[in-house]
Amino acid sequence: MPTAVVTGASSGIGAATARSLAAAGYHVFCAARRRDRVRALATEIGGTAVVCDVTDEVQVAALAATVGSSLDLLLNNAGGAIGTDPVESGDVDDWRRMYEVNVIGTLLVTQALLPALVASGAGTIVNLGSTAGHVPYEGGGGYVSAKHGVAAMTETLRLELNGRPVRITEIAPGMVRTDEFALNRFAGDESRADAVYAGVREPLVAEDIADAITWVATRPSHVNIDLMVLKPLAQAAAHKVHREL
Ligand code: 8X3
Repeated sequence: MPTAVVTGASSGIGAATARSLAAAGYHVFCAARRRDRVRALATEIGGTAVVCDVTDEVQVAALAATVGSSLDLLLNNAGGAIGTDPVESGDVDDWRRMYEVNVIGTLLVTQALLPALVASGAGTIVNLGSTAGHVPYEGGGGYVSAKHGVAAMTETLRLELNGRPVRITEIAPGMVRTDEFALNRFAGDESRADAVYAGVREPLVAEDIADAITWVATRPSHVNIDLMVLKPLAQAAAHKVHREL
């Protein structure tokens, strides 16, 4: 049975992808900070729950120890946005936190699991980027910078892995309506979170991204999908969103 690690598995795209991969035949190590949630998910899909904060080196080392010597797929999904301050007045702690979870977290987990991915003989890394990692927008500064970091790390690692049996993909979603992404960005303010999707007929949902990731992972191992950008039909570009208000 192929094996997969999904970080940030407790909700949203992570949880949906863990379910999708399990349905595709993977044994999924569901990693996230919230113990009850990863336990419930792992029980539901017959996987393994691992309580792990991706920014904590000790917990990441424990994740790698749980996974063991061989791993087929790593989804670096843990991440997120905090705030919409302009660069001029952005909160430095928010920027640090975004860099820490999106970039350093991805780095730590990748470093810890790379030996097992190589050992599998046909490893796959999928990094959750964003359209924000390719096209800046006002008020997105800290998140835009962090996701540009994820995109750059993905490209760099692909160059460095050349000749070894590990492929690497960036998935770059635009507007995806999940339970927590916008709520986390706006510190739990539901009206501001809802406004992100106001009038948008069908934002993407977590299952749309999970479907794409599962497709990437199940291509023949010589096929490397470098980058996949996914946006809802209503979003022609980062700034160009059709709203029916
Ligand atoms: C999510 C897309 O536009 O909120 O990564 O930055 S956006």
